[in-house]
Order: sequence, then C-alpha cells, then structure tokens
Amino acid sequence: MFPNPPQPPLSKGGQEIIYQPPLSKGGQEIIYQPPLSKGGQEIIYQPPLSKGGQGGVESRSHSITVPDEEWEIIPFEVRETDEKIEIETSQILISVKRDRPAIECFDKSGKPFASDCDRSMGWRAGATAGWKRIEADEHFYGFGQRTGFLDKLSEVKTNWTTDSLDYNSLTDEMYQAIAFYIALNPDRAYGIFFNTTFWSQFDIGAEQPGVLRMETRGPELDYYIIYGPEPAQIIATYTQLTGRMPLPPKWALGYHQCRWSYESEDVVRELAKEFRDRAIPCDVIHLDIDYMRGYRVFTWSPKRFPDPAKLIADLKAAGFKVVTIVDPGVKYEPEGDYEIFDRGVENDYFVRTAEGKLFHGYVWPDKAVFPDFLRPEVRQWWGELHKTLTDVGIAGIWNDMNEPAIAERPFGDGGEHISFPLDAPQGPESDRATHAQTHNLYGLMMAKACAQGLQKLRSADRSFVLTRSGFAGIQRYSSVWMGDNQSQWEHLEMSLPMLCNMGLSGVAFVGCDIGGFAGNATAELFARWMQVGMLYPLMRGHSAMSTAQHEPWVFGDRTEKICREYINLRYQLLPYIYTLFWEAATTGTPILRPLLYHFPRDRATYHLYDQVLLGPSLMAAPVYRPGVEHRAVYLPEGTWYDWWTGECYDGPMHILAHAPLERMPLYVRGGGIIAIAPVRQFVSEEPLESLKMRIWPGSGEWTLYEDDGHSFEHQKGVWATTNYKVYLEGEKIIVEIAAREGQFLISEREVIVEVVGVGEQRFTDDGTVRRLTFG
Ligand code: MIG
Repeated sequence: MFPNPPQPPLSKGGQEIIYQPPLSKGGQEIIYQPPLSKGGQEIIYQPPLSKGGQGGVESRSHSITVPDEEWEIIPFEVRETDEKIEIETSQILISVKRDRPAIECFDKSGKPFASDCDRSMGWRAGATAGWKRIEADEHFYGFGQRTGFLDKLSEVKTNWTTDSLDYNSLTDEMYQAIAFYIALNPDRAYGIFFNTTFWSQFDIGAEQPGVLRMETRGPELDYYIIYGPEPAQIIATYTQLTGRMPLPPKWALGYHQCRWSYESEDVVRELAKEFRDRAIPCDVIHLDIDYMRGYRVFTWSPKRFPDPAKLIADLKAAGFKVVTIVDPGVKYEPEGDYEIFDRGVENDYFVRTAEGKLFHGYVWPDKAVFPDFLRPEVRQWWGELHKTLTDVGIAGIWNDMNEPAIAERPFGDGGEHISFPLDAPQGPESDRATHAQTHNLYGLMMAKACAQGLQKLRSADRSFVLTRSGFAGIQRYSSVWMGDNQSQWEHLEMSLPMLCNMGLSGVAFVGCDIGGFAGNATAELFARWMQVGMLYPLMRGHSAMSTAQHEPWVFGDRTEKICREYINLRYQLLPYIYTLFWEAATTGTPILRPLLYHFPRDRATYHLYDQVLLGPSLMAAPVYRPGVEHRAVYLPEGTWYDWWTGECYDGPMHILAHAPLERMPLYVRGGGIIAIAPVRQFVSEEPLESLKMRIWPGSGEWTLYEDDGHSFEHQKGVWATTNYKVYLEGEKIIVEIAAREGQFLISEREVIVEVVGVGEQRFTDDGTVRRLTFG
C-alpha cells in the first residue's frame, strides 16, 4: 500500500480567486471573513462553467429527486409586517426578517429551532456561509460517514470525498460526503440538508460554542430544513428528497466472504468448499483486484481465472454468488490493444484538464485515465462494459477507489494522493462544471453508471452494488462499506456509531469489514466482531493483502463455532431482516438504529453509541474489549426480555450483562415480533417451508414482508404482507394474524407461533385470518 498523508482538498497549481459573489441588495459589506482553512491554503472554488454564470447550479445538485415545485403543498398562512414575514403551518412557524436575511423557526410551543444567529449569512470570494444557533441540550447526528462516537457536537465535519485509509477517531474527510444532519433535543428533532456539491463544512460549535457554521466553497447558500419532531419523520422526508434504495436481492443479506485477494480459481473453489464442508452459511464471494489481467478493468487474468464462466456456474450450483471489484482507473495503454482504453480515448470519455490534456494519475494499473461519469453517454458506455462480467455470471459489482483515489506517482514510489485539477471540466457540454464543483459526485456517478448498467444487463434479476465513495442520495444506487478499517478493538467499537450515523443519513444498506481490513485479528477480536457483524445490514468479512487469513475457521475450533452460531443466527433472522430492508426501501428507515431513533425523548440515549437496535425490537449490547465478560446495558422505558434466557426487565434501568465469549447480549422489547426461518447454507430462491414467529409478551404489532427475493415482480404487486398483533386480554395473551395481502403466492406452510415463556401453537398457514389465545 502507498502512504497517504492527510491531504487538504486543494490542487497544487495555486489557482486564482475568480469568483466575486454579489453583496446583498441593501448594499451591505461583506460580513464574513473566516480563514478558509488552516494553514493559509488557497481557495478552491471555481465558478460554474456553463453559460449564464450560476445558471445550472441547481440542476447539478444530483441529490434531489423531487423538484421543489412537485412537493405536495400543505396548508399555510402568511403574515407580513414591516419587520418580518411569517409563514405558519399546523406544525411550525417560520419568521424571516426583512432588514437582513435571518430565518427563525418555532415549533407549536414557541420553542425555536434551526434559527439563524445574529450573523445569519455571509459571503466572501469563493465561499458562502450561514450560522445557526445551537439550542440548549441539542445534539447532532448523521453527517454521513463519520468516525468517532454518535453525537458530533463540538466537532468540525468536512464534506469532501477522500480515500481516508488509516482513518481513526480524529479523521475528518471520509470516503462519503453527505452534508445532512439531525439535531435533537428532548423537545423535538429537525434535519438540515445542505444542498451543495462543492467542498463544504459544518462547524458544530467547535469554533464558537452555541454556533453552528455551515460553509460551502460554492456560490449559493441552499439548504433544506426538515422538521420532525421525531427522527423517523426526518429520515422519511430526507429520503423522499434524495431517494431510497431499491430492494436488493435477498442473497445480498446473507454472509459475504472477501479478501484481497482470493487470487485464483483454485483458491476460490477451495474457499467455497470449506464453507459447505464446515456448514457455515455463506452466499457471496467477492473477487478483489487480482482477478483482472494486470489490473485492467473488465478483463480476467487468463492464468489465475482461465474459465470464469465455468467457475461461476459451479459456484452457483453450490449456492454462491460472485461479486467482482471494479475500479474507475482505466489503464493508460495506447499501444496495448486494450479495447476499453482505445474506445474511451476515441470517444473522448476520459477527464481532461482545463488545457484540454488527457488527465492521468497512478493507481493499480499504473498510469491510468478516468471516465467522466457526469456525462450520460459515458455512464451508459461504462454500464454496458459490465457485460463482460455479467455474461460469465457475475451477480454484483463492488466499486472501489472512486473518491477518486489517485497517486501522483506509481504505487510503491511514495507518491501522494492527488485529485483531478480543480479546474478540470466535467459533465456534458451543456452543463460543464469544474472538478471543484463535481469532485464529491465522482463515486455517486460511478455507482449510478454501474447500477443502471446492471439493471439493463440483468433485467430479470436484482443485482448487488457496493461502493466506497458516495454523496447524498447514494442509497438510490448502491450499498456502502466503510472502507479500510483496522483489526483493532477500537475499530470494532467505532463501527456501531459509524453505521448508525450512515443510517440516520439515509443510507441503510451499510457494513464494515468484519475482522478488520488492515492488520491481524486475534481469535477473540474475530469472534466478537462476527457477533457484531451479524447486526450489520451488509455482513461481509474482508482482509487486506499480506495480513493473516481472516476466514471464520482460521482461528481454531472455539472461534469457528462462535462464527457458525452467529452466522446461523443471521440466517434465522433473515425474514425479519428482509422486512427491514423492505421498510428501508419504502420509507428510508435505517435498518441498524441507535437507541435515540426510537427513544428521542430519553436523554440517556443521546450518547449511547455501543448499543444498537436491529429494526424496532431487537437490541444488541455487544462486547468490544478484550477479556471483558460483563458489560453495563441500558434498557430504556418499557419491558425488555433477554433473548437467550427469557429473563424480563422493566426499564428504564441499567443492568450488568454476563457476556462470556460465546454470548453477545441481545434483548427484545415486550410486544416484539420476530420472524425466524430455519438455518440454510445460503439464501434459496425457494419459499420458506416453515416459519417461526417469536413473540414476546406485551403489546405490539409487526408486518412481515415476503416476495420471491430476486426478481422485479414485487414492483408489479407480487409481494405478500402479513400483519401480526399481540396484546393482553386479562390474563391471556392474544395473537391476531391478519389475512395475507398482495399477489405473491405462498404455498401452504407450517407456521409456529411461540409466545416466549408461555407456549407454542402451530398451524398450516394458508394466508387466512387467525386469532390465537395463549396462557
Ligand atoms: O489501494 O482492491 O478499500 O477493500 O481490498 C487499495 C484492494 C485498494 C481498497 C479497498 C479495499 C480493497 C483494496 N482497495
């Protein structure tokens, strides 16, 4: 690997300031003169290139899926006085001062939120900023992909996609750039989406306590305020704005095994055999960069993978899907007979500098050029190139290095990371923009090209797409993993708040490399990580070149047994988890949730980063330290049951959970309903022959979602939902099962309803209404 000193988002060429934004109408002075960044670095803003100056900026948001004018108009009232204009809805009041552009918002009880400071907004050459008041007891979540704990109060968060390998809890720029946050206090929550593709930054009371600064190196201060008052409503609206994920194939919810690299056909066959011989469920094997011929994208190494079609067919017969990595860097090979380079040059698909020269940098294939994914014809071409992979049976694509990560010199030569020159033009002729404006979009646009290509090539089947870089709205095209983490307890710990904040930022299908990517896990770390990995929406083990092997069986019998048990549990929970994916696809709801998502009025959840909810009912309190066999667990208000022992607690309370290595503490809410399938070695396309509904005493309701798990028929109504209700009636517990809805046909199957600690009833499920009495 090449070194990667932290690098500010500046180009080398000492670009000039050429943008002078207008002052506000009242002839006011420039009221903001902050340092743009530490160290006297230069301005990176380049004005839009398209005709009409700032025209087209809006159209280049690339995040917003619903134009403002298409939103449903809710009833409101406008009041105007000499000082201000007030807009009132049934839930909030917005007040805009006339003498200066200050916005204040109030909830129904008159409490302010998302309100401007006295210094409300300002401009300077190359930057625009706004200042909001941080209210008492307010906490901040989301911000896309972030290290550290949950609440980002007193931190600075920059939005600039970066290959942040070697990241730690102090790292700022990450692979993803999502300028969205949720502010929460015990009264209410609201969200802010900062709609800028330029470099942007939030200072959440770091420079000045009580003041939040949002700044963009672009010409407009454009942001959305989304009132809750609950986090769930904010995320629903935010994902209405920026889009939701399509329902992935069900097999993508199984266990994925990855390594850099399973470098040959023989190694891959051996790997697959081990999983089946050892009865450890696995659905997906990922092939890292060594499957290619000399790192040329869309090729196969004839030596290592002489017959990929045969290999993939054999793996398919054994229940495995194969995912291949694709990097954006195309090998620069003018004399090489490398079709992709030749076609790309011929059609002028690669990024050029402002002077019109082909831009090149260094990545795995050595000297490389980069497609301009902002152009629709380039995306289409790139999408179609995946045919070389789908033709041999590839079912999913893993997009890496798309920040984009580029070195200035050949790898191994100690080069630094660089970006395209910030004045390099990108996008279609009619809508040209500089790299300063489009840098953050590179991963999003690559994922879009990939997802749309796969959609065409595999039109009957859902595909799996994974990306490292992305921007607001990335959930529309791809799942996301958290890049190069480390085999360290701290990284296991950090994975939970990281994934929770991604979920709060509209990206539900996320995961971290189980076991850690860089470095060597110990048996104990690996066992604990597999337990936690069972909760990750994307459950993938991965490890880097020249580290120890990290497969579930390499650490000896005890660890292997733990891995098998927790991967089995994942497969048992799949009907529940698949339903969570359906919810995420239809409402944007996170799959993995911090407790504050469901208990936003409970201050004790505001910093609770080391307990998570998988869906509404199942809570985990993992162990993430060596040698630890006990841990404190917070149980919020309500009744909680220990998943393993059935023991019952009345929250709010703290307990000390016993957690020997074999056990990750798990709890279910009273009234929780969880659908359980029999363990399978891989996600079969066959419908379930039996289903167990585990229901915990109390009152609750849950809807099970089912479909064929792989086609697009569900979009035509071929799905099935079954609503379950549980409640107490005197001494009895009643379970009501509504008639199944939807057109997906499920052949008769056995359903076992277990009211935990009370009893079990079984019946042949034909989709009709039932009422069961227990106790
Ligand atoms: O320069 O493809 O984050 O998952 O195994 C490293 C090799 C490139 C970085 C990814 C990692 C992947 C690795 N890649």
